[in-house]
Amino acid sequence: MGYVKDLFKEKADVQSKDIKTIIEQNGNKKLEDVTLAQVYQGMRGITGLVTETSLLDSNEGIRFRGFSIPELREKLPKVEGGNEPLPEGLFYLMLIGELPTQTDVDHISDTWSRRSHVPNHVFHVIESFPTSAHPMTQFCAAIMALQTESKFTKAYSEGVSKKEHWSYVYEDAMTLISRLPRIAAYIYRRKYKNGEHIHPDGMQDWSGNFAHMLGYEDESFKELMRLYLTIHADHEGGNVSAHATHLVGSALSDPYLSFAAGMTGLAGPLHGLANQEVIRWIDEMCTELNSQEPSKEEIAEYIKKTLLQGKVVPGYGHAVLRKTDPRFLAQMEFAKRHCPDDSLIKTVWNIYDVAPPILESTGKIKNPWPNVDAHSGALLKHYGLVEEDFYTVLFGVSRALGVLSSLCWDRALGFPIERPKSITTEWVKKFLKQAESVA
Ligand code: AMX
Repeated sequence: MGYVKDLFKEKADVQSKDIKTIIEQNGNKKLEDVTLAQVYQGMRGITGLVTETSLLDSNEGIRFRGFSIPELREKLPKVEGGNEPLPEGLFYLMLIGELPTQTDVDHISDTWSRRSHVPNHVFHVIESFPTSAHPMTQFCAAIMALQTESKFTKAYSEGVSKKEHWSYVYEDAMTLISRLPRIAAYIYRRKYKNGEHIHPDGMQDWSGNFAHMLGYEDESFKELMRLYLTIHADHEGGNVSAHATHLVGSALSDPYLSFAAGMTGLAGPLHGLANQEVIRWIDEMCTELNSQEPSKEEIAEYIKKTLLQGKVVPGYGHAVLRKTDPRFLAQMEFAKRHCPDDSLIKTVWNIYDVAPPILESTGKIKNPWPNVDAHSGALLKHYGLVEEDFYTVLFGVSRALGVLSSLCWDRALGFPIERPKSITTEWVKKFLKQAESVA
């Protein structure tokens, strides 16, 4: 076992004991009441999951093991001469619960590089799709094809003890993360670059090598990738991709199957596909207004028109957040440093100036502020990654870090199969009648 794995086991054993004590001594404590509105409206605000890797505050935004995004950008190890955190470091932090040293991060980079070889049949699966297939469809299918490699599934069929599940899930998680950049880059080059593939460079960090395989050697694009792959990694446990991965994993489906479930959820336009939708929406606006840099007044009118058409303004709103997403602000700060004069980026900032009061004036949108997806596409476009339907795949590669480190925790803590209770509206009507007659 590598030392990171040993350390993880040590931490998980301590946490396991603590949880046992919490349940023994306080298992009957009530957290909150649940209303019928919450039950009907997407379980919003119901605390029903434990996810150790990150916690979302509706006003402050995400904290990974207690660290905010600006703190991560300051404290996580970087490449020599770089400014942005290495996602390897965030993975270590989420897994172990402590900030990594440069040695820890190098160790993870090396491990992922050594495991990154993708078996041929996975490429055959990708090749069997028409190139017109959406990149997320190809990505999900490729993850399923990688599942033949699952050590967990093999061990389970050989009757491994429940106490050892975590060890095989850990191995699968590490291998899967190692291989994702290669399959994502393969899908990209096949669909948009005439199938001219670029071999991995095992001497680079995970993000640097990913950028290289996509076709970028520009150091500032590599820095963007490091930032991008860090900030999209985790957003506590209730969002669709994290929850789906956790839920499917609770049936002891292996990490490949579980992660594929998370990715099919990420592919939805209200979740991870929103980055693609933002760019399409801005493109349509610019075409309609016949301007590459519409004025704030023109943008305001276009937002109102979108709302009147009964459509969402992509990149705005959030189920939990109630302020500007710090992931949006981190990208804004990066853009101010690297590309402040880009007209698309300036349009993103102009939308930020005018959209919130208009969204607020509807009286129903709970969060009128931008989320992570409002900014990411414009930055990618600036560097020439203009194919917006690929953006969610980048999000997915990053999300693997959060949901798979979480899955390691789920198995190490022995969490059971997830099975909440559901009811019918008929049940609700009867319940209300009974409540009325008692009153
Ligand atoms: N534009 C227009 N209407 C919006 C809106 C927006 N950006 N955000 C919310 N609304 C509407 C909802 O559709 C809902 O309308 P309804 O009552 O007619 O059904 C109403 O406002 C109340 O919704 P809410 O409680 O504020 O939001 P929610 O928790 O139901 O949904 C989200 C959250 C993100 C799905 C929603 O804000 C949205 O659709 N935003 C645009 C898509 C987007 O950017 N998604 C990415 C989110 C981040 C991520 O997961 N990557």
